[in-house]
Amino acid sequence: MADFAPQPVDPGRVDVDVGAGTLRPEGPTLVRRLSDLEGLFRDQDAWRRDVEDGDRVVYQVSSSRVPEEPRELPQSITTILPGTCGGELYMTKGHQHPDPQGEIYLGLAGTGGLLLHDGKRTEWVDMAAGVVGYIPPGWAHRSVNTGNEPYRFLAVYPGSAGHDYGWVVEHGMGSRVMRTDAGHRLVAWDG
Ligand code: PAN
Ligand code: ZN
Repeated sequence: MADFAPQPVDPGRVDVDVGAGTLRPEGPTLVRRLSDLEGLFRDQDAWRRDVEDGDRVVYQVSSSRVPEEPRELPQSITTILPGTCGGELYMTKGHQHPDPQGEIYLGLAGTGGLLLHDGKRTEWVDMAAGVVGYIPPGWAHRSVNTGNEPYRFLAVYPGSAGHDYGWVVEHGMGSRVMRTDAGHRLVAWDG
């Protein structure tokens, strides 16, 4: 694998391959399988069964070459595959930025949602191609695929924001997003 050690990036063009879900010049790609989402789905028995039964890929994050360094603006494309675990829609792990800073998501393909939680309030933004979801500083965020096709979005975030996954484990996200006959439904975190 190529070495993507942080280094200054010259001004320039980044090509977005909407069909492939990649950015060029290309940086690292991260693949998250069900086994990487331990403790995050409510139905832990279903999660264990699904991990043993093929451990499917849930999402992938393809980054550009812009480093996660102060004052930089890294970009990445996340692709969440369609699916459920114990009735809960496939989703990202979700995180808080330890250095509270805003972030934008631009929907590229498919349908999904942006779940936001600040420890008290919970918000939901329906996402589709052409929609910008805004994440204000201090709001933990998780993305969910609500459709039957891959849901894909571009994220742009401050390079010094950091990613705290423990916050979501400790505080939850306020709601869970379940598959229904009509589409999806938000339910209470412990409901
Ligand atoms: C996004 C997320 C990406 C994957 O680029 O990192 O969608 O989600 P998790 O990081 O929660 O696994 C972002 O919000 N960056 O800050
Ligand atoms: Zn983020």
